[in-house]
Amino acid sequence: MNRVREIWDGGGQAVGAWLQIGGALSAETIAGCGFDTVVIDLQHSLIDFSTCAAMLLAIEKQGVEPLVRMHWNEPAAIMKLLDAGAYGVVAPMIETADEARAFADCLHYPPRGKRSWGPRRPLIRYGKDYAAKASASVVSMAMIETRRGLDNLDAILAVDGVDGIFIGPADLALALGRAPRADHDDPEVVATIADIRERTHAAGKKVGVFTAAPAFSAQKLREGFDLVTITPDLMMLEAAARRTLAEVREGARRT
Ligand code: 3PY
Ligand code: MG
Repeated sequence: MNRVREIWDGGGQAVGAWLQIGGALSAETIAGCGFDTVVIDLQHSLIDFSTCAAMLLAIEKQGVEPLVRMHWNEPAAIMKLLDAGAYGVVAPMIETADEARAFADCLHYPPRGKRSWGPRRPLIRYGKDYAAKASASVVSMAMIETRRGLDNLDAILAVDGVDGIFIGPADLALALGRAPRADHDDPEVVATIADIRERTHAAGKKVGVFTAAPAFSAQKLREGFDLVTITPDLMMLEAAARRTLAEVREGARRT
C-alpha cells in the first residue's frame, strides 16, 4: 500500500519535500528528515532518467514514498518511471478531461487503464501479484495551473483513476495575469486556489499545493490541503549558503 494513500485513508495530511538537485545521496539525506513523501521534480530541474532512478531507490530505502513531478503528461515516460519505482505521479499542465483520462490510463493496468506490463522495481517491493496491487500502490495528481485547466476543472475532477489535483501557484498566477510566484498574496490568486481546494474536496478528491515559506506551508495545512510540498532543496541550499556566507563576513568584521 502506498504510504501517502495510507495517510489520506486515515484522514491525515502529507508533507512532502521537493527535489530539484539531482543525486542519490542528497535525496537519501532529505528523505531521512521525516517527510511523508519526497517529490522529484523532472519538469523544472536538470535531473535525467538515470539519476532519477537512483534517487527513487534512495528515497524508498528510507521508508518514504517517492513521487515524481513529470516533465509532461507523456505516457511512455510516466510508465517508465512507474517501472523504475516512482509510487506517485504529478502531471503538469492538465487542461481537459481527455488529458486527465490519458494520464489515468498510464497509472492502471487493463481493463481499468492502459499501463503496459513490466514493473521492474514494483515487482521487487510488492511481489509477483503486483498487478492486483498496482492501482493502490500509486498516487496521482493532475496539475491545475492554466486558464483552460481552471475552466475544465469540474470535468477533470469527474475523471476516474486520478486521486486529485495539485496546484502550481506560479503558472496559475501567470494564467491570471499576475507575476509567477509561489506563496502568492494577490487576492484573485488566493481566492482561485481556495476555490480549487473546495471544489476538489466537494468532488471527493485530494488536493495538494506547491509552497515555499514554512509559515505559508503551515497555513495551507491548516486550510486542509491533503498534500503540501515545502520549499525546493535547491532554494534551501541557496538560502543556507547566503546566510552562512553573510555570517562569516559579518563575523570577520568584528574584532
Ligand atoms: C507552479 O507553481 O507552477 C509549479 O508548477 C510548481 O513548481
Ligand atoms: Mg507549474
